[in-house]
Amino acid sequence: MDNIYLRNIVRKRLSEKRFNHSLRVVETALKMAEDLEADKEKVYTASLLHDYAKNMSPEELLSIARRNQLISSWVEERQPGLLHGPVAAYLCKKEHGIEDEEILRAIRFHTTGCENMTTLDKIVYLADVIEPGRTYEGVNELRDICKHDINKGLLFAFDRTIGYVIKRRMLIHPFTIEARNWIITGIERGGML
Ligand code: DGI
Ligand code: FE
Ligand code: FE
Repeated sequence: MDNIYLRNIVRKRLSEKRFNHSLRVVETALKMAEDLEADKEKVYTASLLHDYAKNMSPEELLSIARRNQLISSWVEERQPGLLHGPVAAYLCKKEHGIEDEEILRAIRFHTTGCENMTTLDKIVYLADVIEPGRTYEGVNELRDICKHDINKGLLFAFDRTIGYVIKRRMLIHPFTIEARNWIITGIERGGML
């Protein structure tokens, strides 16, 4: 799959604004990949495609998800926007032959996170929230933390997302909670963060 082909399929699907966001996520993710020794090719593909389904309506997301068993929680039925990652992963595989499971899972979990995130999952999740176009309060602090400790960055980002969701009285996706519980206990690193 060459890079120009991938850029074009993303460009066709997204608004200019959303496409430019995706390109900034790629740049940010590639920079993170250098220090973390991640596979650049996979980082490029996953970060470019992460929002592939972002322009779809809630009805469309739900209908594709229901027909293809992509629903993980009833929360998604109430907040179909949460399905843009799972639907993007599904469409990239089905329409564009992207078979690499590491890439597909990074796309799938990019909004909620999940337990046992890989380095690629973490890079895509964090690049999405710290790309230079993001302006929310605390984003500079988060950028700084990510430079030094990607796991601390993740905890900071999960806390922020959960706070945001609570403030707006929205439903918290179980994956978001599981991801935070997982990163805070630091099981894979042998201790608490
Ligand atoms: O697609 P992007 O805008 O680039 O970023 P994203 O995929 O991280 O999506 C951000 C949205 O996802 C933001 O509006 C908050 C929402 N979100 C993340 N976790 C949860 C959530 N919304 C709900 N209701 N519950 C969650 O657990
Ligand atoms: Fe997204
Ligand atoms: Fe995004």
